[in-house]
Amino acid sequence: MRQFRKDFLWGGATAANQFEGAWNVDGKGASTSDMCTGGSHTVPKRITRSIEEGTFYPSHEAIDFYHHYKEDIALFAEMGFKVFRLSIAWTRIFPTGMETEPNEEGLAFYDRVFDECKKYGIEPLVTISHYEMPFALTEKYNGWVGRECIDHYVRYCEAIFKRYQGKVKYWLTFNEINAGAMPLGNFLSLGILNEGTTDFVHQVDIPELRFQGLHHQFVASAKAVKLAHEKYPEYKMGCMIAYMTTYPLTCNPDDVMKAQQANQISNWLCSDVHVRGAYPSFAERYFEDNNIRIKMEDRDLEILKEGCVDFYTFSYYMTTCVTANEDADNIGGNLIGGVKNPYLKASDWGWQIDPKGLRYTLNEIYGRYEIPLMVVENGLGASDEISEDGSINDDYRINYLREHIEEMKEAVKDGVDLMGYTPWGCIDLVSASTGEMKKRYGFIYVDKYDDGTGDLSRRKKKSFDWYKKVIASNGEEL
Ligand code: BGP
Repeated sequence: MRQFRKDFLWGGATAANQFEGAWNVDGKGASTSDMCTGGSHTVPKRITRSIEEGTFYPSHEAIDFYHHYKEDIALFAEMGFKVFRLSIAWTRIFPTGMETEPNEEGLAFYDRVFDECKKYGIEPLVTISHYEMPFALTEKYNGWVGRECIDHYVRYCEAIFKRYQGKVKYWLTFNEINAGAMPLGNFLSLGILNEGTTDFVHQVDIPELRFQGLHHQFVASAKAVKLAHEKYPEYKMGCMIAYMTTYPLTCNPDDVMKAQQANQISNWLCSDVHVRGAYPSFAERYFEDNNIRIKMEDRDLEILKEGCVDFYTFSYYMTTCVTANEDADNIGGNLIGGVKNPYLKASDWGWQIDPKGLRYTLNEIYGRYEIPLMVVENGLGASDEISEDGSINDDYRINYLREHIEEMKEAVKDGVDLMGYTPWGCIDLVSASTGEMKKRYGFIYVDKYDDGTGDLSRRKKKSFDWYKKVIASNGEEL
């Protein structure tokens, strides 16, 4: 029976804007994520237009990985990480996105980080753009709506591909690119600031602009992949999709049809462009029905064909259900809503937990593309308590991860080629959706709180030793 590969990439995942802090030092420019206030369970995250307008705890300082990277990477190495997923902040390299020469201090920071990884034999997995872009590009072009962003992004890729040759091998062009196919993606992944937009979750939405921005991201991604393939043949280029399997709530064919359509638009559309290098056939009708007219240049469709990815990565937190019955409750969710699945429990943040759905999802994706897959985000956001003796007994997190790893194993037995697994927020960091610190995912606790207090000290949770054992046994001891 098949098992996890011998060289299975066990590790953890992070993103620059959620953990680096040092948001304006060493020449860094403001990114879209720097223009978001922190939030909490009761106060939602907001988008501001000027830094003076808001309070930014904890997002601007985050967990200050910028100054703690040695300590943090040493802890990852102690757990036995083979891979560490992180993103480069575009604004450290090109502060406004429009400079012609990169910022040396920004480049040097990631040199230090990659050298530290190398010291422990940890392979970096780099997301080139993770939910942020230079805010100056938002002001000038309304984010990715402007075609100019393609060239700015490619210039940024050229700079980092060249600089980190020999240090980085695995690259992901855009984090959860399919967020742009959903209203929440407006500012989060496309940097679009439509008039009246300040509410991070319920933004003013103009679908035509979103899909225009997404098209520009597709072209930019394909150009980056092509560039890497031509100039740096050792590079492995991947896509990253927020994969949310949508089930029909019942076997009523109307529900089944609705689920298929939801999966097509939210999961497959972006995946197909990345992997097959072409828009899928169902896109045309969707665009027509929704009055979406995308402006393309003559060579765009050829460019998409020339930049197909080598491997497929995705985040997996939950599944959702849909129904044609309009009276059903809407439960909200991560990036898209849906109705409650009566067979599943939910996290304290309402994300429905579905380990078996991961096996199903892996089979779905592999069946369609047959290229190597990697789960680059998965995990349980929870509010951890420190016991009197100083320990943090996060058995709930261990159970969540164990059940998901068990299902990954089943998928491997089903024949899926799975390269690796990087649970999200391997060290506590700021939540992307709510902007709070209270929603923790880590194996490592960080003393940092939503009111900006905390001494930033690091402390191992119970899951730290558990995950170390999992890695050492290549997933046998769970
Ligand atoms: C994904 C994002 C991450 C991350 C994660 C958890 O959608 O790629 O950046 O934050 O979700 O979400 P949250 O932080 O909202 O709990």
